[in-house]
Amino acid sequence: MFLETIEQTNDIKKVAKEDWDALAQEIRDFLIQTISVTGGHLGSNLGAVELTMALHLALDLPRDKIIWDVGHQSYTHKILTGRREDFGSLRQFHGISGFPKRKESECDVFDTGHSSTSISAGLGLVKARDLTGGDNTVVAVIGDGSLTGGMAYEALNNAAKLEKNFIIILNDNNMSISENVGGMSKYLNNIRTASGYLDLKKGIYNALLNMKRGDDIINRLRRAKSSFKQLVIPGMFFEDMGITYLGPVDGHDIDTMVSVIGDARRVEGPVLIHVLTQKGKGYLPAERHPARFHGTEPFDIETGVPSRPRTEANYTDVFSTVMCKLGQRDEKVVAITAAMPDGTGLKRFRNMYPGRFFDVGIAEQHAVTFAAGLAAGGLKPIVAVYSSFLQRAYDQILHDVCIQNLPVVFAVDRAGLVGSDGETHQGIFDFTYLSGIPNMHICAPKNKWELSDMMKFAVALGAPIAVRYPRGTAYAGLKEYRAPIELGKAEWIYREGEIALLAVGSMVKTAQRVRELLKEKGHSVSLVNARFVKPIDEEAVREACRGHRLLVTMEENVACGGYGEKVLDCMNRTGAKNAFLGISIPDAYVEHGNVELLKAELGIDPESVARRVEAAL
Ligand SMILES: Cc1ncc(C[n+]2csc(CCOP(=O)(O)OP(=O)(O)O)c2C)c(N)n1
Repeated sequence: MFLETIEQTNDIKKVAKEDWDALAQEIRDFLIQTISVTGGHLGSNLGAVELTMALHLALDLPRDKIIWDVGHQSYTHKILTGRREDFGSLRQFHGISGFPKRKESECDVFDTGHSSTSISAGLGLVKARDLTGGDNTVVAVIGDGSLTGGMAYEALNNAAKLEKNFIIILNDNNMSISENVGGMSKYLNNIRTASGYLDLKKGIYNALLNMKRGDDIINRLRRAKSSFKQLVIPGMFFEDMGITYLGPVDGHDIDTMVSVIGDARRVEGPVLIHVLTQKGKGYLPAERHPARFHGTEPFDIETGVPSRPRTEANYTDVFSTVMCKLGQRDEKVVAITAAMPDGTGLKRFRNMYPGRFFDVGIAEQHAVTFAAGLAAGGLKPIVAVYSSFLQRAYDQILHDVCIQNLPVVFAVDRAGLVGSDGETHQGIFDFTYLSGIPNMHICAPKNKWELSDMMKFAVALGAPIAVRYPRGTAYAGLKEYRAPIELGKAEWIYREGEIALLAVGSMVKTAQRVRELLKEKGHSVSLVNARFVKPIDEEAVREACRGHRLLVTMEENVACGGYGEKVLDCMNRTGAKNAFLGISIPDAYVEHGNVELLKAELGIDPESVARRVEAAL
């Protein structure tokens, strides 16, 4: 067993070269075994085993720095930096994170989670190194999917001016979560598939290198504008920008990669190594179904089938169904995703209406402005996006959609606590960042039927609107409460006295339980389904003030800028003297872990809320 000999950083260097492949196999077996129990990002990690080993063999960590784009592929890096024994707790509360975390190891130099940030962060580390007189190597590892994000190009553009060494590794597995899309993907694919032709290029290149004055010819070729240089130098796109291109390299050949990384360290200026890998490598179900094994729940290793198959529909399924209906009803309805056709549930819409479906790559900012353009052109765009990823399109929402009051619908999935992906992925800020924008409307359904109704309402509204719903099983309670959706109108579910619970979206279900607990203690409790966070139903707030001692707002969003503040503001403006309790997420980032556990920890589960309400009385 070679894996057992790896207890700390750089232990890999004690493994003999002839045993590298055996170690890679052990790491793969370990990853499959562990992730089958904990769940996690399997495919990307299986594809990056050799690449990570080569980096650890060629570099000197922690002196040298590796920034992992998205960071979901950093498991082997964690194993090689003394964290193997912690893997039983992967993505669990207080356990190790599924992403790089500076607080976890000095070898994690930059926290990631959202894509396309690694080149910018790496460039910052390079500049910091140069200004402080350091001479370590900085490497940004970015996938071809993440290279569809605009920030990566902003960073490449900026990096091209560098005169000192900076290594960018393009881990190209020809996949994002689903098939990768767009012009760059096509370009990379052409390089990938032209391997015979590339051998010829390499041959010419090497022959020139070995010739007297060959270097000179290569440099002149690089500067030449002729198409002849295309024949000799691969990776022209990067070369033309001023970034030295090395590759393509077989990303499962450790020896070659170690030597190419060594070459790259000697380049003055930015250098990109194009590494070809296979997503899911070494585990047949993951090779065959890369999208499903991108991020997986626990599964049976033998069959690849989830250990706990889903029996109930989740909110994404409900959204998926209503999208197909909306598409059928109205030809102007179009759908946009930023590289998440599976995760957002848009795949069925894509299959039914391929001409009205757009996967724009991991490009949320572009997705939003593109949608604004579609709306300005008379269509009815629906942008389906996860709450945390929409954060980066703030200005596009404000500047391109809302100032012009364009009818773009945002279907904001994974809103609220998401669990094991942790602080970068919790969808707990959308009420805050959306509600300050004039012309924006925000609503959240209490159950699966209301999500359908709200989507239909949203498309008919003719103005910017976000419908936000959580990850996981769609609530199937309160079916009989299905009053038509009216703009800015809340729904009274139970009318009693003493305590009024005003709950938003997912918290209506929690509030139902809170109400039961309080009634067991002899309290009289009303329940209002807020439905809208912008505009809030001020009449409902005033009515609640009239008949109750205590108003309790409940939301799965941070307090700052959330629903509770709006209710409180309304109370203040009307001079209400009722007691008030705001139940929300505290002003902090929420780590990874089981959602129920996190809720209890944050004091927003039914038992904690009931206790807090009694204390407030
Ligand atoms: C801003 C943002 N949008 C969406 C995602 C969700 N996401 C995580 S990984 C991924 C695909 C990344 O593809 P690639 O960089 O090629 O890495 P691979 O998984 O193929 O190794 C996506 C879309 C994200 N992390 N960040």
